[in-house]
Amino acid sequence: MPSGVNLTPDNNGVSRTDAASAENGPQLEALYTQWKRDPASVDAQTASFFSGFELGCQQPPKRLAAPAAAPSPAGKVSSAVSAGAVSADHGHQSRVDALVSAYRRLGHQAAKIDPLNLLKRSVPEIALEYVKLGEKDLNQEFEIWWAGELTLMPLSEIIQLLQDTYCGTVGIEYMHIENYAIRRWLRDRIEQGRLRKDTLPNAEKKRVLAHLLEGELFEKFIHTRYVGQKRFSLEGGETIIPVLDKIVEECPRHGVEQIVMGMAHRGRLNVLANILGKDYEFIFNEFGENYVPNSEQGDGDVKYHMGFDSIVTTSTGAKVGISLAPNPSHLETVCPVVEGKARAWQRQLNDTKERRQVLPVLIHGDASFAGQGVVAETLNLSQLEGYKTGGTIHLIINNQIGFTTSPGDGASSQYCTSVVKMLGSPIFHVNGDDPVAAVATIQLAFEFRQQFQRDVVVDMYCYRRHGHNEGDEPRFTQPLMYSAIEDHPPISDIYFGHLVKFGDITPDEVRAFRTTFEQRLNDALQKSKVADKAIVPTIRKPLACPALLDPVETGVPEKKLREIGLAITKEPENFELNSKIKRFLSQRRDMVEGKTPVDWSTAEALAFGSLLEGGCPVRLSGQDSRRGTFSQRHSVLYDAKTRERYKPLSHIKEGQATFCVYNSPLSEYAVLGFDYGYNLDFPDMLVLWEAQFGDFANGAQLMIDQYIVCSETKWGETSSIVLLLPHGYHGQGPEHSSARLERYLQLCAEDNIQVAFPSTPASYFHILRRQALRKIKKPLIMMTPKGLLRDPRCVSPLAELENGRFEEILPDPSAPKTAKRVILCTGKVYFDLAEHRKANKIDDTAIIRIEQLYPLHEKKLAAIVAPFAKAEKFVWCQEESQNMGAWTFLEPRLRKIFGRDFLYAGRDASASTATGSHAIHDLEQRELVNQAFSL
Ligand SMILES: Cc1ncc(C[n+]2csc(CCOP(=O)(O)OP(=O)(O)O)c2C)c(N)n1
Ligand SMILES: [Mg+2]
Repeated sequence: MPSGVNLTPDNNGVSRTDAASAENGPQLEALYTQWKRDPASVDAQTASFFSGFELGCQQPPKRLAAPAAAPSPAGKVSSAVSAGAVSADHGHQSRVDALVSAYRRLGHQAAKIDPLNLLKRSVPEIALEYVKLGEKDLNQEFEIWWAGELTLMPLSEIIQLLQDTYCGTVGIEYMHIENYAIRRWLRDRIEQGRLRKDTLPNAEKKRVLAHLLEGELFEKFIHTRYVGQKRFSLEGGETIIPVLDKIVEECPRHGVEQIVMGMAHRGRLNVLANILGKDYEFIFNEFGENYVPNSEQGDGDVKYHMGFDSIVTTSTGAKVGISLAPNPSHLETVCPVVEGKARAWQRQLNDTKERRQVLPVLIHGDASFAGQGVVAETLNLSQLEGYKTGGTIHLIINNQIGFTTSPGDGASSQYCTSVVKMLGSPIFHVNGDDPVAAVATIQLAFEFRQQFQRDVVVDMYCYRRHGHNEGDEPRFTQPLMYSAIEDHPPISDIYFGHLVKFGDITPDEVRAFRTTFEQRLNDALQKSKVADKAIVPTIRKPLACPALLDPVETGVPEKKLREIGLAITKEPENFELNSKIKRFLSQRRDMVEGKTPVDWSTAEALAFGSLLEGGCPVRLSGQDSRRGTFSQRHSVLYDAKTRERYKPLSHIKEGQATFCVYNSPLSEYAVLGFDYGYNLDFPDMLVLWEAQFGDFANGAQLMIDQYIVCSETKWGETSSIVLLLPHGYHGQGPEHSSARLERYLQLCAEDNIQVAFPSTPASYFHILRRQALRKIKKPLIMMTPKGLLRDPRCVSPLAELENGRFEEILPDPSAPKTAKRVILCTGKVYFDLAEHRKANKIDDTAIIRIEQLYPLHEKKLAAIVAPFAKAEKFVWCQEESQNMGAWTFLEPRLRKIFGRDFLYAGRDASASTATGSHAIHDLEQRELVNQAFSL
């Protein structure tokens, strides 16, 4: 990837500072002097940067004979070159340089980007007086570095050029970019007039007009035929249609095979119809009074949330796949999901190096882009090893309003895009009433993405012709804006006028296009009316998937387990291991050799290893997941001297599947969304997301509520993502105790997810393997241990991994049939109960573990409890508070299965999950265990 000179690579070799950034000028000056003295004393990349720089500076100004004196690479290029150049007046030249620089930095603020012309801004720094120049200087010639060349020009022409380039209908923010090579790349292209000159060939101009008309007529058609129905019209922002068309058209030239797209409500139906080619008839059908979605699949969703996949043929006959992700109302939630999907596509197309074949495109609203934190979280993923997707094209339908809220109430920044400045990405603000400029801008944006694998933003200023939806009255709150909108001609009229003026098209051609297109819409409408009558709505039955309780053989022969175990505990050659890691490996080796029982993290490593060995790839992502928050996993080893990395699970055998493990950024919402999206589009990979502590998953609640538990019934999207949620009461206070098991249980219905709280390493091993090997795809929410990771009670003999499978209910073979008391529990509390029973020599109590709470294997539970039918007391014991944990979920079910009440042993109901006092925790824990045996 092109870059400036990287001075300070971090330990992973990732560049953190680009030498040519504005911030490190003095460093660069020093390096430059050093290179001049001794070219071999700097690295090759730096040397080539300086050579290129000098070469560029040797070009004489176009109308000058002699080259300028050697400039300084760290200074602004224009002023650097001008120092000592053959300018009439040094002082004046530097003022011109300052002016040029001000235009590059701030010209966007004077650009004519608002079609309604209501946006009032001023930029004093680009006024002649500001740099102490005046009318008298306009005819004087000055030097200017322009489009990569040194040129001499009268000041009046320079100003005209600057105005046209930086203050036309596209405002460009790029001077914040730290990387010099990127700034320079953009500057050259911008100043070559890429966004200024109308260079579109005639055929393309007509194509733009056709798409504008399609966009416009489609909305008008629905507006008159389905009066008052919500569609979130695109009117005022129709330019997005030719812009998207240009993206698709550009794909073959750039080698892009697949677009993965996400967008909200605004204009979605229009995009579906006019870009993805969804049948008009089908869309009209969805508007029909009798329309019901395929009710066998679930509850469905409103039409402007549905996803769609298509293969589009471009004007050259090439095919481009487009996948529009479905999304809930929750704005911007879809962003990380789309990124995850795109990355999954990239892995499957083997496009994991340059990531140029799969292009994520996200379409945003202005208010949501500014307001929703997940936008920043998603942008932050864009350059990270485990999450990057080679750059996303972001398009903003900036209608300068969010429902009824003005930008001034919706963002503290001038632009809704200011958050993007955290990336080294350009932001183009373009006037939607200039479709040619918008199309030229998207072309440049596309090139940028392909060149630098970075995000790029096109912020299309437009307006919203109607209210938030079509029944909404916008004049209550925005009288001025809407009187301007009322007088404002449609975009196609403005553009058509422009084309006619330059003889590019005739009114007859447009008339013919309109008639044909309207006929097409009418035909589709007629067909949809026929279909509408045929549909008979029925109330659907809840979905059920009884096969979820079918046994799945997940044991692995001991010989194979040993081979895998030995491979992953082998010390890498020429690698200096930390002494504690050596011990860790050696203890693990003892486990796989059967000398000691297997602990939790070894069971996990063997589950992953056996899947990889068998050809199933695995991806694990989460905060500090490589080492493991509790220092239990060590899935990546580091050389103590060099920090070179080694992944034992990637060294099992030749041809094994890929093991991906990533430390995520400190985000739950976006990262879970990303991994969920990844899993959707790569279902054959075992994808796990791990919360640092289970509590933190509530930062991603939206992904859980809106996607994970219901996207199958809403959109038919099946997922097999695994959530690992460390859970358990150890006296660490309210925020490090509970993963909120109750929340997941409350969301269970229609066999939508699986919720488990396994208590043994073997149980964990088998459930992981079951999740990967079983054909049925359902999310798995799993409570995982913290303290038990090193608890000698929580181990399994290797033989339990070899034989058997995941058992939803664990029996108690040690209890006599005459037991007087049956305690049911799940997860960690079992160990406290078993210890108490042993310590107190209690021999009349059975303790039965529910390893999987949903779907509850009622038959198995009943069968396992049956021998103790004569017991007097039946107790449910949990360490969570009474209003939390599994109690409220299980209590009615247990009553139904056993036809009797269960006693409750556990913490009292509480507002907070746990006490902050360790002493009180211990007291409570002892008490609840006592209760279980004494109630
Ligand atoms: C997270 C979230 N909060 C609130 C809403 C309700 N809502 C729906 S559209 C909308 C305005 C969105 O404005 P903008 O992003 O500018 O898109 P526009 O409708 O103008 O295209 C709001 C607040 C929502 N859908 N999602
Ligand atoms: Mg808006």
